[in-house]
Amino acid sequence: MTPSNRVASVERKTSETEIQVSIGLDVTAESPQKIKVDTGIGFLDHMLTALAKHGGMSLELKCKGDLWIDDHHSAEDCALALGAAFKQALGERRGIKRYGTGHAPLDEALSRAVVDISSRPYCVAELGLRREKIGDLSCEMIPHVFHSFAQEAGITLHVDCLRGENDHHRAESAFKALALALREAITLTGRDDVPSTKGVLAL
Ligand SMILES: [Mn+2]
Repeated sequence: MTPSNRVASVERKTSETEIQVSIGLDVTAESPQKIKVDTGIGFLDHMLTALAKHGGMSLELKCKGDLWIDDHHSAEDCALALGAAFKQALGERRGIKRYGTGHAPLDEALSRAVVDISSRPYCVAELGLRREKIGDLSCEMIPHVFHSFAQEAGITLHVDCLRGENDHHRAESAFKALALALREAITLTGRDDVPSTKGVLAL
């Protein structure tokens, strides 16, 4: 894969949500960063925008979901569609660093994310959020968003909020930490190998 072709578009349509997502993993002079996120849930837009911004990615995501029920289907399905697009954009997982770690503070809050672009979907998300919701996003959906993304992206993800008093800060630092970890993990090494002793990562 070269930077110019690490892009993908995914459409996901169910009776609960209708989502279009386009992602570009590399920002270059020819393809400058473009971010436009409209999930229907303001705080989730804020989180996914931060994820793309600090992950050095372009992201356009539009969701029409059944928000008259609650935020669950929209938040979950946006994360699934984003994960699927990320996986598709990565392609064969050749010539990437594979592992990535990110620490991101936001004032008093500090989070750590560790990723392995492994094709072994697994997520541990310990965020210690205490509020019922932030804006229109239920706090219980925030770890669920990380789980859903990791599942569809085919990555192993551990994300922990290490400290912090303010739940908006705690959540935002977690998304920013993931952004930094992903950015490192998808870095092209300049070699053409698959970074696995099995010789394959895209199962
Ligand atoms: Mn904020």
